[in-house]
Amino acid sequence: TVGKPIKCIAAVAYDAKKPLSVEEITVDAPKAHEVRIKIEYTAVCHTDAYTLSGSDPEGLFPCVLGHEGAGIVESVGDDVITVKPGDHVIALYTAECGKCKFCTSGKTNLCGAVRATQGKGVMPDGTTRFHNAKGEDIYHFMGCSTFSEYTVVADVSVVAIDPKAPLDAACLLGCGVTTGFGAALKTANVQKGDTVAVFGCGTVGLSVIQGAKLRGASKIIAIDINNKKKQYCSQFGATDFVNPKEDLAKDQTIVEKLIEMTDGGLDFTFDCTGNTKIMRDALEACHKGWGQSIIIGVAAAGGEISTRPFQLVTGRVWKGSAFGGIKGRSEMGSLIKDYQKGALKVEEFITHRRPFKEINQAFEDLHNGDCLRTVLKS
Ligand code: AHE
Ligand code: ZN
Repeated sequence: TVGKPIKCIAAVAYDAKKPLSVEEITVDAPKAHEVRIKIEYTAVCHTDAYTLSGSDPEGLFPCVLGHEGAGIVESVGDDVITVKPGDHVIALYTAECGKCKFCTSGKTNLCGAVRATQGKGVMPDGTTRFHNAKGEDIYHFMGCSTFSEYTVVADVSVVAIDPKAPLDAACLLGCGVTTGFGAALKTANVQKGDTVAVFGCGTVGLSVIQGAKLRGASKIIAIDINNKKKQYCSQFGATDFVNPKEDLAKDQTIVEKLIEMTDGGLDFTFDCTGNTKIMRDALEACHKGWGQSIIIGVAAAGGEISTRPFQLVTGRVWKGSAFGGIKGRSEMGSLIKDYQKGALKVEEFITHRRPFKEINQAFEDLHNGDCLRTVLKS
């Protein structure tokens, strides 16, 4: 069966650093192994702003950005067996096919099925489902493109969830909350009594904090240069807050401060800033012999990390994770359950709400210190 194209409103990014154009586009019917979703809610993540800024080596224009979105399946192409029209779903920028070398390794949540075409802004068959009124093709983004009333994604890039879970909260599990919570629970596997430091306390950092608290970490040090974050940090479970611009003694570095606060360094540190200098601090604040530092933040194009190899020789470990190490299709259900039983705060991140057409203001909200997430209703 071949569905019909749909005309709907989308926010098109025509060029780096330009505001998004909210306009009518055409969204083609899903082809085989594709799913067309009516996006109900989407939020703006710093990575959307990063790509819009022109810093993303994989950034392509014009495109429909957005990768934190939830909605309802409108139609499916041939051979789609995992979701059906009417299902409530979250779009996944980290697909899970269950069959590739990555998926069957048992070692990673990364999936090889659609990642190559995803990075080129097209569907797995090499074409795009989005076109503007002039008939020009518009690229997809991160396999999701949630900044549109309707989007088309690969069947491996979508997960059905309990329809009782509110979609405005669920959309945040599409990136920020899952990324931080998973980094604490899966990538680091924080244990009771561990000491933890989190650099950068936006949605990702606060979700690391709530994961560490759930595991019973004995000390959770939140680090941010914005004092407005302090109240959020304690709400999500931080035991200490350090503002490196204010709380260091004369000539003291943040690394020295953290080592002093923890009798030699931390069991786990997390970079949620994307700043490569901070990534180094996070590694060097780890305890000798076993401390692990997890990189989550996306660094600017061309950025590189460095430290003295001696830091690793003496037992500190540098690692990273994407989407918190969570396998989107097989593990999202358990995160939704954690949320439903109150073990995972999600709604608490919705500090701002706007209609979809105010999406450009939502990008401005991001840079305003008391915004965690702006959720847009389409
Ligand atoms: N495209 C960039 C890299 C961007 C990046 O690192 N993305 C993160 C997700 S950011 C979510 O807000 C990620 O998980 N990447 C894994 C993946 O497969 O893309 C570049 O440098 O090319
Ligand atoms: Zn994101």
